[in-house]
Amino acid sequence: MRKLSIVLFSLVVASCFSSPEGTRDGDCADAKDNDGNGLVDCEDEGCSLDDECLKLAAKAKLAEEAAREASAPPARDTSADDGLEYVDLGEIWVQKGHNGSDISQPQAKQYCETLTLAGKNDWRLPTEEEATAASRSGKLPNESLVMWTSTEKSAKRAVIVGISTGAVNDLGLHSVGDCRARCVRDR
Ligand SMILES: [Ca+2]
Ligand SMILES: [Ca+2]
Repeated sequence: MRKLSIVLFSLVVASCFSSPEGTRDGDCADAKDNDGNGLVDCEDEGCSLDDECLKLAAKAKLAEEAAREASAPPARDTSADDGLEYVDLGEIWVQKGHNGSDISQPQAKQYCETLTLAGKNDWRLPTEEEATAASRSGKLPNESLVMWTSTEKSAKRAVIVGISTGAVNDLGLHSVGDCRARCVRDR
Protein backbone atom coordinates (compact mmCIF):
# COMPACT_ATOMS: atom_id res chain seq x y z
CA MET A 1 0.00 0.00 0.00
CA ARG A 2 2.81 2.34 0.94
CA LYS A 3 4.51 1.62 -2.33
CA LEU A 4 1.36 2.38 -4.27
CA SER A 5 0.91 5.72 -2.57
CA ILE A 6 4.48 6.65 -3.33
CA VAL A 7 3.84 5.81 -6.96
CA LEU A 8 0.62 7.80 -6.98
CA PHE A 9 2.31 10.69 -5.24
CA SER A 10 5.10 10.76 -7.77
CA LEU A 11 2.61 10.64 -10.62
CA VAL A 12 0.75 13.61 -9.19
CA VAL A 13 3.99 15.51 -8.66
CA ALA A 14 5.13 14.63 -12.15
CA SER A 15 1.92 15.85 -13.73
CA CYS A 16 1.90 19.06 -11.74
CA PHE A 17 5.37 19.86 -12.91
CA SER A 18 6.51 19.12 -16.38
CA SER A 19 5.79 15.52 -17.21
CA PRO A 20 7.80 14.39 -20.17
CA GLU A 21 6.17 14.91 -23.52
CA GLY A 22 4.44 11.75 -24.63
CA THR A 23 3.15 10.72 -21.23
CA ARG A 24 -0.35 12.16 -21.80
CA ASP A 25 -2.76 11.45 -24.61
CA GLY A 26 -2.37 13.87 -27.45
CA ASP A 27 1.02 15.12 -26.26
CA CYS A 28 2.71 13.93 -29.37
CA ALA A 29 0.30 15.54 -31.81
CA ASP A 30 -0.60 18.89 -30.32
CA ALA A 31 2.17 20.86 -32.00
CA LYS A 32 3.29 22.00 -28.58
CA ASP A 33 6.46 21.48 -26.64
CA ASN A 34 4.63 20.14 -23.61
CA ASP A 35 7.64 19.68 -21.38
CA GLY A 36 9.55 22.73 -22.51
CA ASN A 37 12.67 20.87 -23.58
CA GLY A 38 12.71 22.55 -26.98
CA LEU A 39 11.50 19.49 -28.87
CA VAL A 40 7.97 19.36 -30.23
CA ASP A 41 5.84 16.23 -30.63
CA CYS A 42 7.66 13.54 -32.57
CA GLU A 43 10.97 15.37 -32.22
CA ASP A 44 10.79 14.67 -28.52
CA GLU A 45 12.30 11.41 -27.44
CA GLY A 46 9.32 10.94 -25.09
CA CYS A 47 7.24 10.44 -28.22
CA SER A 48 9.57 7.97 -29.86
CA LEU A 49 7.22 5.09 -29.07
CA ASP A 50 4.04 6.92 -30.02
CA ASP A 51 2.21 5.05 -32.79
CA GLU A 52 1.89 8.07 -35.06
CA CYS A 53 5.50 9.07 -34.50
CA LEU A 54 6.64 5.54 -35.27
CA LYS A 55 4.65 5.63 -38.49
CA LEU A 56 6.11 9.01 -39.41
CA ALA A 57 9.61 7.77 -38.66
CA ALA A 58 9.07 4.70 -40.84
CA LYS A 59 7.74 6.89 -43.63
CA ALA A 60 10.69 9.26 -43.36
CA LYS A 61 13.05 6.31 -43.50
CA LEU A 62 11.40 5.00 -46.65
CA ALA A 63 11.54 8.44 -48.25
CA GLU A 64 15.21 8.75 -47.31
CA GLU A 65 15.97 5.36 -48.84
CA ALA A 66 14.07 6.25 -52.00
CA ALA A 67 15.98 9.53 -52.24
CA ARG A 68 19.28 7.73 -51.75
CA GLU A 69 18.38 5.23 -54.43
CA ALA A 70 17.37 8.00 -56.81
CA SER A 71 20.64 9.84 -56.30
CA ALA A 72 22.83 6.71 -56.47
CA PRO A 73 24.82 6.46 -59.65
CA PRO A 74 23.33 4.12 -62.21
CA ALA A 75 24.81 0.67 -62.69
CA ARG A 76 28.42 1.03 -63.67
CA ASP A 77 28.85 1.61 -67.36
CA THR A 78 32.57 1.64 -68.04
CA SER A 79 32.13 3.06 -71.54
CA ALA A 80 30.69 6.21 -69.96
CA ASP A 81 33.85 6.52 -67.86
CA ASP A 82 36.14 6.97 -70.85
CA GLY A 83 38.28 10.00 -70.28
CA LEU A 84 37.94 9.62 -66.54
CA GLU A 85 39.71 6.32 -66.08
CA TYR A 86 42.50 6.73 -68.58
CA VAL A 87 44.54 9.37 -70.35
CA ASP A 88 44.64 9.24 -74.12
CA LEU A 89 48.22 9.80 -75.26
CA GLY A 90 47.59 9.15 -78.92
CA GLU A 91 49.45 5.87 -79.42
CA ILE A 92 48.45 4.50 -76.07
CA TRP A 93 45.94 4.88 -73.31
CA VAL A 94 47.36 5.22 -69.82
CA GLN A 95 45.42 4.24 -66.74
CA LYS A 96 44.71 7.40 -64.77
CA GLY A 97 44.73 5.66 -61.41
CA HIS A 98 46.89 2.83 -60.27
CA ASN A 99 46.50 -0.45 -58.44
CA GLY A 100 46.32 1.29 -55.07
CA SER A 101 49.14 -0.33 -53.11
CA ASP A 102 52.84 -1.03 -53.38
CA ILE A 103 53.52 -4.19 -55.34
CA SER A 104 56.35 -6.06 -56.99
CA GLN A 105 56.94 -6.03 -60.74
CA PRO A 106 55.54 -9.53 -61.36
CA GLN A 107 52.45 -8.58 -59.36
CA ALA A 108 52.14 -5.35 -61.33
CA LYS A 109 52.39 -7.30 -64.55
CA GLN A 110 49.65 -9.61 -63.42
CA TYR A 111 47.51 -6.70 -62.25
CA CYS A 112 47.60 -5.15 -65.72
CA GLU A 113 47.01 -8.43 -67.47
CA THR A 114 43.84 -9.04 -65.49
CA LEU A 115 42.64 -5.43 -65.47
CA THR A 116 39.36 -4.51 -67.10
CA LEU A 117 39.12 -0.76 -67.41
CA ALA A 118 37.01 1.45 -69.64
CA GLY A 119 35.55 -1.70 -71.12
CA LYS A 120 38.99 -2.94 -72.25
CA ASN A 121 40.90 -5.93 -71.04
CA ASP A 122 44.09 -5.66 -73.08
CA TRP A 123 46.04 -3.63 -70.54
CA ARG A 124 49.72 -4.26 -69.92
CA LEU A 125 52.64 -2.72 -68.06
CA PRO A 126 54.17 0.22 -69.93
CA THR A 127 57.66 0.05 -71.39
CA GLU A 128 60.22 2.50 -70.04
CA GLU A 129 59.59 4.75 -73.01
CA GLU A 130 55.82 4.68 -72.55
CA ALA A 131 56.06 5.31 -68.82
CA THR A 132 58.33 8.33 -69.26
CA ALA A 133 56.05 9.67 -72.01
CA ALA A 134 53.06 9.23 -69.72
CA SER A 135 54.83 11.00 -66.89
CA ARG A 136 56.00 13.88 -69.11
CA SER A 137 52.52 14.32 -70.55
CA GLY A 138 51.58 16.11 -67.34
CA LYS A 139 48.19 14.47 -67.62
CA LEU A 140 48.63 12.03 -64.76
CA PRO A 141 47.70 12.88 -61.19
CA ASN A 142 50.53 14.41 -59.19
CA GLU A 143 51.90 11.59 -57.03
CA SER A 144 55.21 10.92 -55.37
CA LEU A 145 55.12 7.30 -56.45
CA VAL A 146 56.85 5.31 -59.11
CA MET A 147 55.39 2.99 -61.69
CA TRP A 148 56.73 -0.31 -62.80
CA THR A 149 57.62 -0.87 -66.40
CA SER A 150 58.00 -4.05 -68.40
CA THR A 151 61.53 -2.98 -69.38
CA GLU A 152 63.93 -5.28 -67.57
CA LYS A 153 67.49 -4.26 -66.84
CA SER A 154 68.64 -7.74 -66.02
CA ALA A 155 67.02 -10.98 -65.04
CA LYS A 156 66.36 -9.50 -61.63
CA ARG A 157 65.75 -5.79 -62.12
CA ALA A 158 63.26 -3.69 -64.00
CA VAL A 159 62.96 -0.01 -64.81
CA ILE A 160 60.77 2.20 -62.64
CA VAL A 161 59.63 5.69 -63.55
CA GLY A 162 58.57 8.49 -61.21
CA ILE A 163 54.89 9.16 -61.85
CA SER A 164 55.23 12.93 -61.49
CA THR A 165 58.96 13.40 -61.94
CA GLY A 166 59.56 11.07 -64.88
CA ALA A 167 62.81 10.07 -63.17
CA VAL A 168 64.09 6.73 -64.42
CA ASN A 169 65.62 4.19 -62.11
CA ASP A 170 65.66 0.46 -61.70
CA LEU A 171 64.71 -1.83 -58.90
CA GLY A 172 64.77 -5.50 -57.95
CA LEU A 173 61.74 -7.23 -59.44
CA HIS A 174 60.48 -8.32 -56.07
CA SER A 175 60.91 -5.02 -54.22
CA VAL A 176 57.71 -3.09 -53.65
CA GLY A 177 58.84 0.31 -52.28
CA ASP A 178 56.41 2.99 -53.52
CA CYS A 179 55.94 1.04 -56.74
CA ARG A 180 52.54 0.90 -58.37
CA ALA A 181 51.08 -0.66 -61.44
CA ARG A 182 49.78 1.90 -63.89
CA CYS A 183 48.76 0.10 -67.03
CA VAL A 184 48.69 1.06 -70.67
CA ARG A 185 47.12 -0.35 -73.78
CA ASP A 186 47.55 0.23 -77.48
CA ARG A 187 44.83 2.33 -78.99
CA1 LIG B 1 9.18 18.47 -25.63
CA1 LIG C 1 3.47 18.02 -28.00
